[in-house]
Amino acid sequence: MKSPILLLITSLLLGSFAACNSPQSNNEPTTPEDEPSQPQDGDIPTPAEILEALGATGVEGATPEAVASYRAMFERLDANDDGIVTLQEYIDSGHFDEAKATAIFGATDRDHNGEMTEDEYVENRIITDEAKLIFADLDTNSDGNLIESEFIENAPFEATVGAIVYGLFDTNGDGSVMVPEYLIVWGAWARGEEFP
Ligand SMILES: [Ca+2]
Ligand SMILES: [Ca+2]
Ligand SMILES: [Ca+2]
Ligand SMILES: [Ca+2]
Repeated sequence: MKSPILLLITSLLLGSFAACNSPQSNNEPTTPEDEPSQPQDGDIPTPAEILEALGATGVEGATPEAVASYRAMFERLDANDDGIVTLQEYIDSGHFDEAKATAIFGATDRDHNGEMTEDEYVENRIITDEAKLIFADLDTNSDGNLIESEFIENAPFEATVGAIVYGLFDTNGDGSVMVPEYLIVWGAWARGEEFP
């Protein structure tokens, strides 16, 4: 007489499972074809991985010829030959207007002591010259404005990840990345600094 009871219990259990399961499976998140799956945290590359994926080799990758040319340039900027380039010397070199020279000087003088050393100058030139070449490759229509679709098209990331990485460069979120905005982020990342 146990069998009918077991059967009853079994069918009740199955019934309750079915009752529990069917609404659950209806509510299970699905991935519709027209909606890309959201990347998980682990899918977002680190800054170092982003730079590497974009082709950066950084200070380590600079050729001796490039380093020598940057050192020679520094010596020309150092008008009084004291081994330091001051903001005034940099402005007086006449490469840029005063506002731009001041901005570049500030980005190069990483310890903000008001003196540009040769090492600071060479490091900044290596990082920014490489970054600008990569920017030019990403900027499909070469208008100096890197938009999200250009980044996704040219950067080696899956589209949803590319959109997130683009957002890291577009710090003010206006859908436009110009070289100065891009260099601020790139310059920090290339030096292993956090941004922001
Ligand atoms: Ca000097
Ligand atoms: Ca300095
Ligand atoms: Ca463009
Ligand atoms: Ca922007």
